[in-house]
Amino acid sequence: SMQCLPGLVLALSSLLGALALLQLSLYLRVPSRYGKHEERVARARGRLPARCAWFLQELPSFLVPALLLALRSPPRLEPLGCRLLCCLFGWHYFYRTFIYPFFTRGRPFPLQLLFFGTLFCIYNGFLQGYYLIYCAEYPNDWCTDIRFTSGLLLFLLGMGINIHSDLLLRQLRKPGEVTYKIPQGGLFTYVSGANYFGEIVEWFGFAIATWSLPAFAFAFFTLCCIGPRAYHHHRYYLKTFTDYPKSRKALIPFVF
Ligand code: NDX
Repeated sequence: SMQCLPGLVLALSSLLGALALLQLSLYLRVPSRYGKHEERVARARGRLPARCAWFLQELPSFLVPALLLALRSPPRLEPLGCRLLCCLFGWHYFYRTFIYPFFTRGRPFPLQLLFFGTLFCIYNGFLQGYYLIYCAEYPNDWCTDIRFTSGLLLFLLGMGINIHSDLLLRQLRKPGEVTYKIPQGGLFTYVSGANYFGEIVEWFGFAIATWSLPAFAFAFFTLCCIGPRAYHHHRYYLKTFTDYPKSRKALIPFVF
């Protein structure tokens, strides 16, 4: 049966951190080319309906940890803290894989990014799952540790904001519509990237609750990936809508 290799966890987490920095340097200047930032030229290349693309791309994040769990003998998560922590990751990706894609009204997604996105989800699903299922050890009273409770709270808060904001975005369009409008309500009252803000809070909560290197690396990756994207969305809105609310920030309410 599989063993925990601490060196492997360290290497994969470091590479994830390095990828995060690479993304930050790429995407501070130009946004990643999907959704409202896809160029006209790129649109001629291969694309897949948003529904299939998001389903396929996110599926490994759910499937890989599930497989790792099934392969473990005995197939149990010990102790309680760890069991709960793996469920948090699983919950999020259950939503992102089996619920989000079926309701999206997004435009077709570029095949090339789909390919890299899928690779990323395999990589990260393996790293988070492998660590939690084969390596993590928590004391029996981890559930009452301040790191676990505060992290769990942040995770739930972030997930709530993320799901609610995704819902608000979806309701901006009728089925079949592909135009962009000014998002209203919820945290969009304060920031252009409300869904991204939720997602970032969520993964930092997860990192605090698991108190683990892989989870902090993933939270940092998320920040570097969708943080700049929130900024580019904000600029796009300011450029496109003259009546865009002036007090709205890009990512962090009242701050930035
Ligand atoms: N998927 C995470 N990097 C990403 C796919 C792209 O889950 O090569 C990371 C994820 C991947 C990325 C993923 C990893 C890095 C990759 C990148 C591609 C290149 C990059 C692989 C895997 C790469 C290196 C160099 C390191 C190899 O038509 P539309 O689609 O614009 O419609 C949108 C609609 N909408 C509006 N409708 C009407 N009016 C408006 N004003 C609207 N504004 C938006 O709402 C969509 O249907 C929907 C949401 O749009 P948007 O743009 O706000 O969100 P989106 O970026 O599509 O993300 C959707 C959700 C969101 O909740 C977000 O938090 C979460 O997914 N997410 C997204 C990206 C990454 C991630 C989470 C994470 O890192 N945790």
